[in-house]
Amino acid sequence: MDQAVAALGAEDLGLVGLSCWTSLHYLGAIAVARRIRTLVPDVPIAIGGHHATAMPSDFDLTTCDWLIRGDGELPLRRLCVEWPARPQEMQILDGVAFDQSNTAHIDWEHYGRAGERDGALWIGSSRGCAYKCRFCVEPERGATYSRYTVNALLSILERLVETRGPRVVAFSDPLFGANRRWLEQFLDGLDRRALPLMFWCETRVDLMAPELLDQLKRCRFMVAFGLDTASETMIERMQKATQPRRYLEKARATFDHANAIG
Ligand code: B12
Ligand code: SF4
Repeated sequence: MDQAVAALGAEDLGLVGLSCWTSLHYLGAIAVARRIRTLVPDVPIAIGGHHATAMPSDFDLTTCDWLIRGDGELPLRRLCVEWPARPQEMQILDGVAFDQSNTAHIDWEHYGRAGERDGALWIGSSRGCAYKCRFCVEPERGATYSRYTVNALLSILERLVETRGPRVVAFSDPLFGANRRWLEQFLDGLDRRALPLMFWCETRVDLMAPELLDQLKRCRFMVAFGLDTASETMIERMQKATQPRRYLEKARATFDHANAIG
């Protein structure tokens, strides 16, 4: 932290933005924030991320001036444009749901670190999740769901292969391919293009079917499933699924088929 502040020049710092992502990052985020307060006491700090969204009371003015809950692109831009003075009390700002259906909102042409070829490149193809699992912070982002069209996403991937040349594209969607029709069309398109890529994504085990797993394998996908529990009681309590037994049967069938195809 000390080196970063020295390299940037304390007098040139206008705002520090920190992510507090999962609860595992809480102590680290607090330590960094406190160090920034010591090094540059007049510089405001904005904090966002999943943990900040779920637990705003874990922060106060000693670590944060503005705490942003939910999607942070627009609030952060507003802070950078309006440049407000440090408030007397920590302020909690509501995020504004980011519209992931409009490809112009991200500068894909210059995506990634300039001048570097990427091994793995993280990209988002959708925002939001329609499920309401009680333990999960995603629903706190609001009820909106948006995603790129199949063709828009395929074009972005084709271009990223040219500009960044990644080996793996990892999707940061909370629930990749939430819509079966969209997912099948996307995988068909990928198959036809035969891009030199592997993929990673996270989804629900009960959205899978054997033929979908076959298609995902053909397209070189590594799929992570948030099973979350194998207890019917807990599935009910966590509101992971409305029919716990059916959910576990679906999970078993998915894992059996995944193990069979390798
Ligand atoms: C990719 C991912 C991973 C990857 C990370 C790889 C990597 N190198 O980045 C891997 C698989 C390693 C992983 C691991 C874990 N993950 Co994870 N992961 C995700 C996932 C799917 C995407 C994260 C992402 O990039 N999101 C996209 C960006 C755009 O969103 P974002 O980070 O939230 O940022 C936005 C806002 O939060 C806000 N914001 C964030 N920072 C800041 C800062 C400022 C200043 C401002 C203004 C705004 C702001 O604005 C951003 C833009 O809108 C999320 C779910 C999700 N879709 O977010 C889960 C998620 C973050 N993971 C989660 C968890 C629990 C974990 C693990 C702890 C699981 C475990 N038990 O091991 C580990 C922790 C790993 C670690 N080392 O600490 C939870 C966190 C829950 C919580 N905090 O309550 C999530 C939400 C999944 C879930 N639904 O449960 N994960
Ligand atoms: S399906 Fe996944 S991302 Fe959606 S609310 Fe449940 S745990 Fe969270």
